[in-house]
This record gives sequence, C-alpha cells and structure tokens, in this order.
Amino acid sequence: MGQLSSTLGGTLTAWTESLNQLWLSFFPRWGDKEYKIVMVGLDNAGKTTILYRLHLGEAVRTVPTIGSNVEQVKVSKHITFEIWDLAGQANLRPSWSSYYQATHAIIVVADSTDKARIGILKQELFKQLQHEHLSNACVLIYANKQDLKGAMTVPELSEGLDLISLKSHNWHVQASCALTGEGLLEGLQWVAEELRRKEAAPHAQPLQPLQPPVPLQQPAAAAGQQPAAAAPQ
Ligand SMILES: Nc1nc2c(ncn2[C@@H]2O[C@H](COP(=O)(O)OP(=O)(O)O)[C@@H](O)[C@H]2O)c(=O)[nH]1
Ligand SMILES: [Mg+2]
Repeated sequence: MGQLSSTLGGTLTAWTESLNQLWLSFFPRWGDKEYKIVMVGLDNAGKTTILYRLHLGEAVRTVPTIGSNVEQVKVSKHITFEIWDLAGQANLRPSWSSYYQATHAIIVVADSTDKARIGILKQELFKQLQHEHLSNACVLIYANKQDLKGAMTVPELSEGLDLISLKSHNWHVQASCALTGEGLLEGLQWVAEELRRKEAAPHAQPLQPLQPPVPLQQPAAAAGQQPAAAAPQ
C-alpha cells in the first residue's frame, strides 16, 4: 500500500510538472518580458557578427546576409530581446520597413572606419525613423569596429550622423567591437533601461523639438477705433 501510494504520488507529481511545462509554453512566466528589436545598418558594418556574439557568446564567420537572421538574447533574469538582423545591401534596404511592426527599439550598426559612407548611413537613419511603427522606438547606435586603426570616435561618429538634430527619438551611441564583444551588453542595458523607463510612464511622449516662438497676435482694435493704417510697402 505504502509502495502503491508513493508510486501514485510520483506519477501525480510528474503529471503536474508536465501540465506546468505545457502551461508555461503557452503563457510566459509572471513578470517575464520579451521585446522586439530590429538591427539595421549598411552592409559589412558587423550586424550579423554582433547578433551571434550576443546569442552564442563567440565571434562567428559571417557571409553577407540575404533577408534576415533572428535570435533571442536574454539580458537579465526576466528580460529577453528578440533581435532581428536585417541585410544592409542597398537593394535590400527597402525591405527593412516590413519588419518594423511592434518594434520596441532599433539598433543601428555603424562601421566606424567607413567614413566614405557615413552620409549614406545618416540619410538612412533619418529616413527609417520617419516610419510610423518606429515612432516610439528608442535608438541604440553601435560605433562598431573600435579595434581598428582610424575608427571614428563616438563624438566623431555622432557628428557624422548629425545626431544633435535627432530630437524625435531617444538615442545613445555605444562604442563596440563585435569580435571581442566589448560594449555590446552595455548597449543593450541602455535599451533595457529606456524600455523600463517608458513602461513606468506609459503615456509619456518623446521629446519634441523646440518650435520657434510664435509671433504675438496684434491686439484686436478697440471698439470704435480704426485699425492702424498699414505701413507703406
Ligand atoms: N575588426 C573588426 N571586424 C569586425 C567587427 N565586427 C564585424 N567585423 C567584421 O566585418 C565583416 C562584416 O561583418 P558582418 O557581421 O557580416 O557585417 P553585416 O553585413 O553588417 O552583417 C566580417 O569580416 C566581420 O568579421 C569588429 O568590431 N571589428
Ligand atoms: Mg549580415
């Protein structure tokens, strides 16, 4: 009898556990959060290397991406980022916007040695941020390939991208080296902190650029008085 009840107890426990697993596969654990991030940038900037360095913890040999790669990266006990790495060749850039729906953050990867194409990256950055699905996304820019001689520093890259005029989104530039992983997690931590801050104030709007002061209205002419004659042209 004792043996029967312990066998029955064991079966019941195993059954409850598998039911629990099934439940968790449908519904994430209480408090767990998953966010979608899209990663763009010109070809050869290091996007795919960054994705797999974050996902696997090692530098992989890459081939030019056609389409996209997607992987999950756990940044803390309860926060997972689903990161989409999109192909950066000029003819594939128009497809980026088809990935933007429900995006929480956008990562822009810059090859910091590619001074010749910094203007093209700037144009792409400002163009992409006009997309309605990115209106609430925060922007992390990796100043990648910092290990290479002649790499632009963070202030130089920020100037090249004219970030001082980017007022519609919160942004941050992080120096990185995808081969060693330096700076990658620090960048994601900034994103996690931004998302936490936004959730704490869900109705907060992103900062709007300052408008030029509106000229004061002329006071309406007092009753019975003629308006002042217009100045001669
Ligand atoms: N030296 C150096 N090379 C890098 C770095 N990140 C990527 N690479 C190299 O740059 C090349 C293009 O990388 P890849 O990830 O395919 O670029 P993608 O086109 O943006 O996906 C590869 O040869 C990478 O090994 C980095 O931080 N430093
Ligand atoms: Mg790639």
